[in-house]
Amino acid sequence: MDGRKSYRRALHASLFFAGIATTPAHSALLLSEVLYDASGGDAGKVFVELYGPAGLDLSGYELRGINGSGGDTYKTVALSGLIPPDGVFVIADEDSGGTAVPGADLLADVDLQNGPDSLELWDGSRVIDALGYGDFTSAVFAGQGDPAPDVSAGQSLARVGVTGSNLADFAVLDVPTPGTTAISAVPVPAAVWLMGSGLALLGTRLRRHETA
Ligand SMILES: [Ca+2]
Ligand SMILES: [Ca+2]
Ligand SMILES: [Ca+2]
Repeated sequence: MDGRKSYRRALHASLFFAGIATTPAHSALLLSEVLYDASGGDAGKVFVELYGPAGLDLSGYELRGINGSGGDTYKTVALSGLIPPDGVFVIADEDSGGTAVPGADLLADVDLQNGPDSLELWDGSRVIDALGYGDFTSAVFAGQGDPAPDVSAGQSLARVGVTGSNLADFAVLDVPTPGTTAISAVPVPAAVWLMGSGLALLGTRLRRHETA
């Protein structure tokens, strides 16, 4: 190989790796919040929120509820629609053609079991994100890393990180936030996440857990 060719190869390689390095860390579609148990009846009040690239067509994507008791799929929800410009897409539980969830982008039956169970996000051929919640001591876990806790009725699990562990990545919200998210398309310091609306509460909660 002459010098010019090897220079070109080195240049191509460096551009290739530069391309990978500058890809937004959270460019993939993610589960960003789940409310699986509303106070009282769940019909029309529970939701699943996704976060992803604006304009992404969700046709072919689906949610699957995985039963902690036995590990079978107990619910499949076919998705449709486009991720809006702000990246946040809300799938609201449908009740008699409507929903009580504000900011709904899609109405569907997303009343998930109250745990220990898992929720998977599929792109048609594979699982691209998953959240398991509850005590899986004697149940089948289909989430990532360690499970998020079971929450009280009315509380949601909201993503605050992308480490690959549900326990670390999801915080408990007393006031669910369908339509807004604490994560961003560009990596930002944790302190900036906490500046979002309603997230002062979250900071309090996290500090409480640290000292507990
Ligand atoms: Ca439920
Ligand atoms: Ca309930
Ligand atoms: Ca939210």
